Amino acid sequence: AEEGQWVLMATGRSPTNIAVIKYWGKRDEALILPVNDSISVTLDPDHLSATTTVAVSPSFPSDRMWLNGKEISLSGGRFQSCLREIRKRAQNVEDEKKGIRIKKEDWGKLHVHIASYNNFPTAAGLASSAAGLACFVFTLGKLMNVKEDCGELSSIARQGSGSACRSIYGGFVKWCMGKNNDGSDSIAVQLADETHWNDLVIIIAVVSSKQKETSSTSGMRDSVETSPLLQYRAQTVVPERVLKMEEAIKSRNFESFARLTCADSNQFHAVCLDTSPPIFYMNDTSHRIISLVEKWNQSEGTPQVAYTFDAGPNAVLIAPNRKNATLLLQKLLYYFPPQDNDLRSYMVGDKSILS
Ligand code: 2P0
Repeated sequence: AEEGQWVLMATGRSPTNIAVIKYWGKRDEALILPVNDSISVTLDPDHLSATTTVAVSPSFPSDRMWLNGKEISLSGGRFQSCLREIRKRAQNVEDEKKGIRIKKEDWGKLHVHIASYNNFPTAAGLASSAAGLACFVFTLGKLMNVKEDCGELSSIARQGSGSACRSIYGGFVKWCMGKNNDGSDSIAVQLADETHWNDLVIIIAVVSSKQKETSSTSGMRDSVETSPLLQYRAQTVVPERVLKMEEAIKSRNFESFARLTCADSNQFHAVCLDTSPPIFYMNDTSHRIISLVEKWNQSEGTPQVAYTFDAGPNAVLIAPNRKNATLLLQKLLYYFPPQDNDLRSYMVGDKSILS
């Protein structure tokens, strides 16, 4: 900022979230309205999160954004939607110490600078848009003294990236698809907070750090247009599965939680394969991890660990306790020795990171 000009700043941090009932397919591309409900678990912010600082000053001639220190274009419609929706709800702000007074009608004339950092490798193909957009909306809302509740903020974050609406809350979160055409009821709600199921340990096995070939946005568009399985999944399978998953989370029933999580990940990837042309997100290593877990679970007669894969080959593994998490890490290290593989395991939800 130029000398004599003030700058007002706010900083926030949002973790990413992992869907256990997947979002895949939109019924409205512009508003980002999904074809089915989804459920996710928000990770511990110490590991996979975005930290964003937003600044406003009369000396900024335009809106600008930097991601991990590199300037990126803000011309995309989605960032603009979030910025517009938050600006609309901006309130008066007073900072007595700095002698700054911004009237709500003045926010439209002020430009913002946004700097966002991910505390994990962006190139690792781990959902970063969810954390980034949720953090941006939340922090900008703070800076502009927006009074709306989390449901309303989730609906704004949704317009930045669908999965971002679930990162507004910690713990277990459901994104309700809603019925309205204007998106007013397509919001996220918290099912249980982060203390509800403390024993769960989440391990992310980074199979490949290459960027994915098919973006989620274009992949799900192709699936909606061409996959008959997607229609069946959205209308018949997911509604029932969501009810069972809510029950499993409420009662901390790991067996049911694990079976539903694995089945839903597999069906999501089946929809990808049912898309024309087919989309392959998992690779050979992903498939070997699934086999390892399935064999272990079968030999014990009950699930020991759940797996889920998003739009990439990396495995998200959920253990019911530290004992199973340790056994899982031993198996991963045995079958995928680090010197032969690109596979690294991150232990999330705990202080230690294995890499
Ligand atoms: C999910 N994924 O529920 C699913 C599972 C990937 C696989 O949400 O177009 O980046 O920005 O709404 O949110 C990825 O989709 O797509 C995603 P847009 P988004 O987590």
